[in-house]
Parts: sequence; C-alpha cells; structure tokens
Amino acid sequence: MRIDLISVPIYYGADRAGVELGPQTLLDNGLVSILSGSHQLLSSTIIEVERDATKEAPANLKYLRPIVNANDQLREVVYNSLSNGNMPLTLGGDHSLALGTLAGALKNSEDTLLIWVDAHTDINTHLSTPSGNIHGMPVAAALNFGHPLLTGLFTNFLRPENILYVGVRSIDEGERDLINKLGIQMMGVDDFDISRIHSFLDAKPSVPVHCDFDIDSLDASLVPGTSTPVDGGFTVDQAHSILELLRDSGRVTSLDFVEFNPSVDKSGQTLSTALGLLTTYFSK
Ligand SMILES: [Mn+2]
Repeated sequence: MRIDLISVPIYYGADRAGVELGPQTLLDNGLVSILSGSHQLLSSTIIEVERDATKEAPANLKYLRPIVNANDQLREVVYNSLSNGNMPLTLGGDHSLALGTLAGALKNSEDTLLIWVDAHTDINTHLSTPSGNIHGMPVAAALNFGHPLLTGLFTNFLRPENILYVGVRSIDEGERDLINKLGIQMMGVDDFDISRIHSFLDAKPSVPVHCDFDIDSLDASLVPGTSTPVDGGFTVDQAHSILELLRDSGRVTSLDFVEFNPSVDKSGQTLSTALGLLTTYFSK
C-alpha cells in the first residue's frame, strides 16, 4: 500500500486534554518503521488545530468552531489521498476527526461502507447528546443528522445500510432510537461474530471501505490510556483478529485509529497495545 499518514492532534471533541498527544507519541515510538516495513509511506501531514480554544457556547456543541475548522482541512487531505489511489491512515486525537475522514471518504465515493469498531456508536446530535462532546456526533453528521455546521462538512452522506457497528456497548437513549429507526447493523462484544464482518463486506464487493478503530473498543482494564473507557470490551486477541480480518480482506481503503490518550496511560500499556495492533494491521 501507499500510505498517506495524517495526524490530528485534537482533544476538543472529547473535552479532555491529553488525547491530542496520541499521534506524536505513536510516531516517537516507532510507528514509521512499522508502516514502512511492508508499505510505502508517501507523506505525513499534521492537521492544524487551533491552540487553547475556549469552550464557547452552546454547551451542547463544545468547541464547535475549532472542530469544524480542523475537519474542513482533514476532509480535503483524505479526499486527495483517496483520489490519488493511496490509503489515508488518520491518527487521533479524539473521534471528532471522523467528521473529516468520513466526509473525505464519502466525497471520494458516496457508496463507501463504514466499519465502526468502538465501545460507542457516536451517533448523537446536539439535541440528543448528554455531554455536548462532539466526538459523540460524527456518525450522525455523516448521515445528515445534527447541527448544520457539522452536516455542512459533507458533500455526500452515508447510507444507513452501509454501516456496521462492531463492539458497541455504551449507547445513549437518543442514539438507540436513531439506530433502530434507521435499521443500522450492529454487534456488541457478547454477540460478536466475526463472520458478520465477512458477510457485510461480501454484500458489496466492489465499493470502498472506511474503517474507524477506536482503542476503547477494547476492555477498559486493557486500555487505561483512553478518554472514555468502557467495561465489557474486546480482549487484545479479539482486537487483533478483527484487524487481521480487515487487513486480509484487502478491502479497507481508509483507516482511522483514535482515542489513544498517552497522558492517562499506565506504564505505557495502551501505547504498546496500540503499536501491537498497528503492527498486525500493517505487517503485510
Ligand atoms: Mn469510543
């Protein structure tokens, strides 16, 4: 693969500092050699994120403006990478960056499939959010639900039937209503069945696939270094199997790796797990 590496040092979507250090920490600990062992690393871009932004009103859309500005740039970087036939690998930072990566992937192809591996479904709007944190809103915005400044990042919208949630287990009431209304396919950890990922991909064999991998899909006890850990998650082995399947499918055209927060990690545990997962994905 020809990889365009994109770093998004943003924490505004989580409203908890530290996660913006994720990309540089992965780079400082050998990510470039992991990526360039079997692949060609073509470029490395850092998305500009406004520093020391204040939490402006409204309270249900914290840091709206700097998040929109960063994702406006990110959409174009991802779109350009895909239209050059490369693979954009986007490192977070919090999950608000999926606004830009999904907008870029959908601009490239409106029939993009989304595999969302996460404890959370991130399908809140400013009207349903309990926290006001925008990292819980990217999937809704990609479906054209939510605040116009977020949906306005998109030129094409995601089709609900093109989404598969994997590992989700922390779902707000408003999110569950929207998921049910739209009939989005989902599985948690207890009902995890890897063959459902195969059948989801096989149903549309010739369209691009965007994958979002949130480190909090793993069990809270295994990944202290993340902003919103959730119990009952995947084991490290399960996470490796999911990434192996996705790698071996040869179908993933763009990948996000998000929510690693080095500032709350314990003895580098989450760092080494994250590097191990990326090594698995990029080892062939
Ligand atoms: Mn999450």
